[in-house]
Amino acid sequence: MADAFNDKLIARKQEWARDGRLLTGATADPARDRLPPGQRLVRDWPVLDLGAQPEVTPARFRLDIDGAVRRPISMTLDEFMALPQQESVSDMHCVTQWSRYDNHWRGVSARALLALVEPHDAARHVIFHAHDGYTTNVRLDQFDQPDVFLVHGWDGKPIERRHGGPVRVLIPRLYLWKSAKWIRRIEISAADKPGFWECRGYHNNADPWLEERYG
Ligand SMILES: Nc1nc2c(c(=O)[nH]1)N[C@H]1C(S)=C(S)[C@@H](COP(=O)(O)O)O[C@H]1N2
Ligand SMILES: [Mo]
Repeated sequence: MADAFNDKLIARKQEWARDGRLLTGATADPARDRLPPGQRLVRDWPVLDLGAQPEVTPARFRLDIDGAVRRPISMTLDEFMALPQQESVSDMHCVTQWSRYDNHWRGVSARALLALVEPHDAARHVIFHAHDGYTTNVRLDQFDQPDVFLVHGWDGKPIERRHGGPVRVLIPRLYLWKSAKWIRRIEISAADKPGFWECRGYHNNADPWLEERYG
């Protein structure tokens, strides 16, 4: 699917990372400052991806959670939707400087999924693999948080295809590139494996309040 990618856009973002564009040099305290440094609020919800928006029909949908776990699982969309569902409200922060407050999500919590698969004691990292070939990585302790979900609903409606529907990851306290759209596989791992943007100059940790845009 790589030939469908928007190579010019990818090259420009990589250049921005190399040049440290958008960096203010400031940090902020998430307990006090709702808006991270260098961010501005938007009301709409911008669309960002590699230029390919895969159509994940219910028939094509499959969610595997595997790797360093005792009980790997592979779910259909119906099986995923039959898991306990929760509502959550959180903010989004994109490295391209927009933030959007008070998004209403519906989905399955990361903690419920981790309880199902039972990670090995040696597990430290999570690598997300998406239908468009995109990958991104977080530490297991960043995924294992009460505000992290695999979401399928936004503002009372199914998440649109362009925003990663039917199911995407949501990790609200990290820059949004860590929240993989069109999720296909969640790999639990003892070793870290930097993803698409992490291999192209983006920060491995991605904390917006520390302005970890590039690294
Ligand atoms: N599968 C996949 N997930 C992805 C991306 C992508 O290209 N493919 N882009 C990431 C980036 S860089 C951002 S900023 C957010 C954008 O999500 P949105 O389009 O819903 O705003 O998705 C992230 N997740
Ligand atoms: Mo992004």
